[in-house]
Amino acid sequence: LFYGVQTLRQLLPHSIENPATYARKLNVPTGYIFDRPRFQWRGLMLDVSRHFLPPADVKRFIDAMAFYKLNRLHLHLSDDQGWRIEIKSRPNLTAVGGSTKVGGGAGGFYTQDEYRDLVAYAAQRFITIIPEIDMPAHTNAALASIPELNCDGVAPPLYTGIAVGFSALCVDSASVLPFVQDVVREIAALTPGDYFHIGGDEVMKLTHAQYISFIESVQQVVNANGKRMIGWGEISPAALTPNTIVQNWKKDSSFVHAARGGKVIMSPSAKAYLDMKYDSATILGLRWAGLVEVKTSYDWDPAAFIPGVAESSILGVEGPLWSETLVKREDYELMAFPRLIALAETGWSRQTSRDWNDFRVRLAAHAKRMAAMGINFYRSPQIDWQH
Ligand code: IFG
Repeated sequence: LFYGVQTLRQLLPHSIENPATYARKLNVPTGYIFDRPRFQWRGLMLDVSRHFLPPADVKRFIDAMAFYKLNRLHLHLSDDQGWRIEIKSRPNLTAVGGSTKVGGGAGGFYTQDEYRDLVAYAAQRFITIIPEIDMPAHTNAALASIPELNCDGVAPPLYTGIAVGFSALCVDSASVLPFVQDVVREIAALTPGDYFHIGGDEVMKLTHAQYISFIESVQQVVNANGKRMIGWGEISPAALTPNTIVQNWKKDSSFVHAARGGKVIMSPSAKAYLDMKYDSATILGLRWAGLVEVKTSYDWDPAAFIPGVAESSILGVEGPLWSETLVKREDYELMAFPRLIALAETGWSRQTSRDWNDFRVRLAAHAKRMAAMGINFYRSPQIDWQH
């Protein structure tokens, strides 16, 4: 019914999105619509660590996601530059680790009550929140907050740059597993959703053996807290349980996980990374995975992307929005829209019903909707936007 209402909204004139028109009498064309999603996982990831988004801004993203029938919001809550979720047993994680951001200045974090409120707001719109605590790398904020997580017992300074891979928990230290247990326990207790994302990406300071052993230990902690573990593609070689999920973002061995019956979320950087520049003139964003225009993020088949990862192994698609270069909500929105709409259709519609020339015409009508909803978006030259 909720998705039926969203379809009805899309059949009504865009002006209904303006609260001032709520009292108007409107007519809608009648007909029969038979519709259901191809994939169960249709998501957005917000990086609130590099730069922080206050709860009100996250709620605006949730509103837009609901309109486009997206149902998974992955919050990247920790990284080198910021720890963004209150952990009552480890107050320094936010007191120190949440105090700054990329480029310096005040950071921010969600209190546990604010996080609960976001979870409830999302659930009312049939969106499940997935918390991510990235480890064992991307951990400078935690290392700067808790000295005993460092092998030499000395906390490094807070980091406000944008390099990756330089940090790692001292996985052989007796202090690390209790830390992981405290963090997973507290966040899992706040999260009714079935999933807990542990990151696992870009680990350069540990041996392969240390890495695999750590991932397998964390998997036990996450499962002991009643959650399914998700990790970026690098976790694939570990002894993952079948209900663990791998999130593909670059060339990885996720086919190994698929072969043992595991599931994969498709976020290939060349198609789904929403922080990639649209073209060489885009000010915001990065371009290490290439330039990603709207057509690029639409014109692909998740089930035909990785040899050995077939439709039956794919939960769906998710667009990661990394925020090294994004400061305020409008920056995040400019990079997310309209490519998130392209990903929403990629996750919802059958491949046989998808066609770029058809999509680009339908998308043109959404300029007025996004404007009415107050969403900043990129006016791609690939679209003849309706004015
Ligand atoms: N890779 C890093 C992110 C971010 C991204 C920017 C993953 C899984 C590059 N890890 O993507 O932290 O820095 O495009």
